[in-house]
Amino acid sequence: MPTPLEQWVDEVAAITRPKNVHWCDGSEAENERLIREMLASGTLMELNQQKYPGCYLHRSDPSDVARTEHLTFICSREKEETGPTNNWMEPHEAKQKVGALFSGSMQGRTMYVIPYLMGPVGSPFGKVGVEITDSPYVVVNMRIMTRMGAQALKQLNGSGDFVKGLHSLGDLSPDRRFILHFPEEKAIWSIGSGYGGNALLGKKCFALRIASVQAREQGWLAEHMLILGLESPTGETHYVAAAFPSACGKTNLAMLVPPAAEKGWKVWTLGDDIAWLHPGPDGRLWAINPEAGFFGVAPGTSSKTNPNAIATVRKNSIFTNVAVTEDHCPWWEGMDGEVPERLTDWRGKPWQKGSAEKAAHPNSRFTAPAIQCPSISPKFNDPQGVPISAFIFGGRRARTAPLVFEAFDWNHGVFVGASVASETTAAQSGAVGVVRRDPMAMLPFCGYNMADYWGHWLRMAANVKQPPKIFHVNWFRQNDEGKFIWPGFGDNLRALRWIIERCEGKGAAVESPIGYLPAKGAIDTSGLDVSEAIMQELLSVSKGDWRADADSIGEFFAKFGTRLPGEMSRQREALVKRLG
Ligand code: GTP
Ligand code: SPV
Ligand code: MN
Repeated sequence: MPTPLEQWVDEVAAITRPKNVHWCDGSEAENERLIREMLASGTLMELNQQKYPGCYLHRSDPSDVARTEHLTFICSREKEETGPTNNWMEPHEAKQKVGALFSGSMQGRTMYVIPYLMGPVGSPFGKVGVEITDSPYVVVNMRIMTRMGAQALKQLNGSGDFVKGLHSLGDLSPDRRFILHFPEEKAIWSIGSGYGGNALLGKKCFALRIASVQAREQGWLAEHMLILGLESPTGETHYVAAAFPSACGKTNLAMLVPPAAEKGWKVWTLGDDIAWLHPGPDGRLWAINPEAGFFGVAPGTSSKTNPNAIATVRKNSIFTNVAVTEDHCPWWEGMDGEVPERLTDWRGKPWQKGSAEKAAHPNSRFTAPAIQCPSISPKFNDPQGVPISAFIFGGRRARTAPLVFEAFDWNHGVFVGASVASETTAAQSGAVGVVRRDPMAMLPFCGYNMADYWGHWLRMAANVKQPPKIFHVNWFRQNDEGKFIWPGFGDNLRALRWIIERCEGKGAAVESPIGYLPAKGAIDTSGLDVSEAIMQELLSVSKGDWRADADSIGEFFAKFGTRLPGEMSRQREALVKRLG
């Protein structure tokens, strides 16, 4: 009797008609062979092996450089299940339409079967996925991003309990690109893209869109959150999880190195993008990072902003759409040192210093094993995960949102999360810098109706006796010249410290219409080059701006009609009232 997995692989092969089928075991030898083949075909280029051992460059198709949200669909039977913030396609229609594109799509190519585990080995919260793909680049990335191969098959143990992810490069045309999710069958179909979240199906497609549906069914949370541990000089560690939209600072915060003035503090990294959170028997929420690697934004990463990331990517890493120096090292805007006179840009074209074009694509990224990160937490592989003291929401807001504030309670915190807004970035195709609502940083990643998702968050409090306190931060406040007024990066520790103090029942705060703000002097500014006036501005709340924000939240909520939990309307009305 074939196993459910073998049966599915046969079915897919019959449709896609590959030249041959390869079952990935995740071994070193297999990885080396794939890399050799990709070097020969030009899919990968070798980087300087003295300075970057085991590192390679990939240039994706220039029309395939970011997630394409307008080509991403949730295919629930009922349209209302997906809600107003998701694209919907009826499942039968989707299978007809996109099935036709899969027909023969792997002809002349090898079909790879990638069993992978999301979560630490042996974790009761881990889940198995299998991705079928015709992209060897996807295979080597999945090997870094997940626990791939034999360990996943062992956990699967011949059962049919896995998320089916079918991926083909197709012809890479955006006209024939679709990223489909079938929440009722826990399946994913992706065709026409070889890039990031569109193609590495364990990440956004499974660990967020499908897992958010599983989480609702099973009483837990699947979130677009980093996880970090903050150790105090006395050796106590608090864990926090933070949700910021794409390219808004999760990787940087997760790997934070405290400034020199903040002696004795230490950040431990557990995850930089996704958290799966379960209520524990002790009444707290426990988080695991389902991923095993980082798919991080390259531009802006330097030994000043994120030294731990720089150290992490020095070996065994894949760089996608970065520029290269004359001695074959990866390069991007914001990197250390002088801008080189000459580079090869992300498209492979010669580039000269002073050129108006960026040398690296703004969404160029590195794929690197998490265990190479110098600040990786000793609990990274802990099957139980870590208990969360605080949730932090945030986004890029040039104005309105202060540096940090605390929600009054759980329900207010859910409202704060639901009303997150942020300026768009290069992480998704389309205009950059446009403010949009991005609830819980999950706008592109929630696999069902967002109104029901807020309802699920509200209900979670019943299963968690000691829920995390909820905060909101904004590292991106600007002055009239468009310059950031907060130094950010390592200095974000100062806001983290206040957050932890609040969790411990300490930390001075003042009540404001939007929540508790740090009292004057409650944020440690020792050794910080920020004037008192700027600090005041950073912590200021303009009633006019917030009234406008409350209106815009109201317009956003109205899209959900009667499905919006009443508590969300009540929270908004209470905010309006407090603003006077
Ligand atoms: P995804 O991987 O897309 O989910 O992104 P992310 O949230 O992990 O974002 P990341 O940490 O990679 O940061 C994205 C960009 O924001 C990078 O260019 C960073 O240099 C920049 N950035 C991160 N933190 C800060 C900060 O505190 N201040 C400022 N000004 N920029 C920051
Ligand atoms: C994001 O866009 O939030 C990412 C990168 O983390 S991708 O995997 O491409 O979605
Ligand atoms: Mn992300």
